Amino acid sequence: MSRRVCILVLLTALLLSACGSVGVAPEERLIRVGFSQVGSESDWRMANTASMTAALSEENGYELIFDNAKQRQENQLLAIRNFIQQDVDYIVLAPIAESGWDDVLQEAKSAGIPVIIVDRQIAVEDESLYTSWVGSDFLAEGQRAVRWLEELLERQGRTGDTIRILHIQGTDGATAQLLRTQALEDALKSHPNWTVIGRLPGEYTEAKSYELVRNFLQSGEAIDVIYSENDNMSFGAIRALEEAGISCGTENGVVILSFDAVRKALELCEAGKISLCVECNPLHGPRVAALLRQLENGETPAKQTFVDETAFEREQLSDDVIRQREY
Ligand code: GYE
Repeated sequence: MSRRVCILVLLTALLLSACGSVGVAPEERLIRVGFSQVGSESDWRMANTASMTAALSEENGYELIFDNAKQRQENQLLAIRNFIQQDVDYIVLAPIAESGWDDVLQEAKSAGIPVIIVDRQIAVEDESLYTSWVGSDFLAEGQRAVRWLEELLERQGRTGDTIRILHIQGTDGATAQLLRTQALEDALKSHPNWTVIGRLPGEYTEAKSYELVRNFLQSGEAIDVIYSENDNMSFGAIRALEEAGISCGTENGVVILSFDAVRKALELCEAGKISLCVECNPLHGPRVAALLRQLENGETPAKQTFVDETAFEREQLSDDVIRQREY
């Protein structure tokens, strides 16, 4: 081929590909994502929903089909089957519990729809049933709380005292429940003087925790520490304690260890009512969007991504820190 002919061929090819994109340019087509959310049980969850809907907006190139499962796994199964029927491009699942996903995710796989898991994890026989997971290291969160308690008791010269712990648990079988519980259980083995005086199934809600703690207090049993697996359950517990005339606080009151570190919890920490706020970051929207972009580009995202987190006690907090808090 002569040089001129070659250039001509090239120009024609360029022109043709330009014409091809006049119709629907790939970047103009909205990416259809079905998102099955657990519910709206906590401040953490609301912040998570807000982050997801902001990141997967139309402006950002997505058509988001959002489903709130109202804390019921059967609603999540229904939602996923609906997404499959609507032939979405991707499914994002924030699973309520770890088990029970094999069949429905097999259906998604057979339909050729990639699934991203966010927040809690899933336990499936076949790991190829999901593409990628992003969320928190819930065991590390629990260990952060336990270590802080050990150090506090040491400072207070109470390492030999009996420590009565009331444990308020999150939704049964959720990774955040299983691993935060595991951290406490592990610590009990090495601290024979720590004793759990009650395990209450608070379901991650303020209302449930309030009711359970109020009933528990009827027993008249003294409490040294409350290990509460999320902030909203801490709010319920504090309300029940205060109504019963019991104060909360690190030096002379019930020591409250709480998970999430949402703004209201930080305020209560600054006010001395929550002793430790272990951070759990709900802002997964941009992280999920980044995973979707990788998939769109034909890349293989990491199977697991853990988010960096910290913990707060009163000394680190100020009105400014709290004001700047994103959730
Ligand atoms: O701690 C709680 C929410 O799974 C990390 O679920 C999440 C937990 C969070 O309802 O507030």
